[in-house]
Amino acid sequence: MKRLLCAAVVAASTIGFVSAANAATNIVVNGDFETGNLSGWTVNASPTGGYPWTVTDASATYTAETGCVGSACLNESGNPAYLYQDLNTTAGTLYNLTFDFVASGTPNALKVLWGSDVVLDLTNVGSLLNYSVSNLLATGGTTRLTFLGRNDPSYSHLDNVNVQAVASAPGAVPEPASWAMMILGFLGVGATVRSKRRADAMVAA
Ligand SMILES: [Ca+2]
Repeated sequence: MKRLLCAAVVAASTIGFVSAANAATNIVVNGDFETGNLSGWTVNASPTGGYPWTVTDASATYTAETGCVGSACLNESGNPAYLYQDLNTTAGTLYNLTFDFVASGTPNALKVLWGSDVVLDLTNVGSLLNYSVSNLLATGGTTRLTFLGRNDPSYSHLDNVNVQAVASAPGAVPEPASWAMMILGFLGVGATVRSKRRADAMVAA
C-alpha cells in the first residue's frame, strides 16, 4: 500500500513540474463567450452575405454564432464575416488550440487562421465536436486567431476557445523564469524519489 502511495506522489510531482514549467493558462479573453457578448473579440460589421458573428444564448451557455452565406464568407482576404482576437503570445513558443464547434445543414464550413496561416479547414461538419490544433508557433508578441464561417441553410456555433502555451520551439532558449521553475521541478521530483526510497526501506525492514 505504501509503495502504491509513493508511486502516486511521484507521478503527481512529475505532473506538477510539467504544468509549472509551461505555466499553462488560456490566453484567449472571453473564449467561452460567457460575458454574453463579443468582449475581447473583433467582428467585421459588414459581411458580404448573411449575418456577422454574434453571441447567442444556446440553452445553458453562450456561444458565438454565424450564419454567413456563400463561399465569399470564407475568403479571408475579402470582406467576409469573420471573428478574431489578437492574442498576447511569446515569440518562439508553441501553443495548442482547442475549441468546440457545431453546425446544422449543408453547406457549412469553418476556417481557422493562426496569424495568416490556415491551420484548420472544416467542411460540412455536423454534431458538436471538440477540435484541436497542436504546436502552433508564435513568431511575435501578438498572434491573430481568426475564425471564418459559412453556413448557408442555418447557423454554426463556436464555443470554449482555448489557447495554451505548451513548450518553447526547438532551438529556443528558455527564459530565466522558466529555467528556475524547471530546476525547482527537478528538485521536487528528486526529493520525492528519496522519500520513496526511505519509505521502501521502512516497509522492507
Ligand atoms: Ca460558452
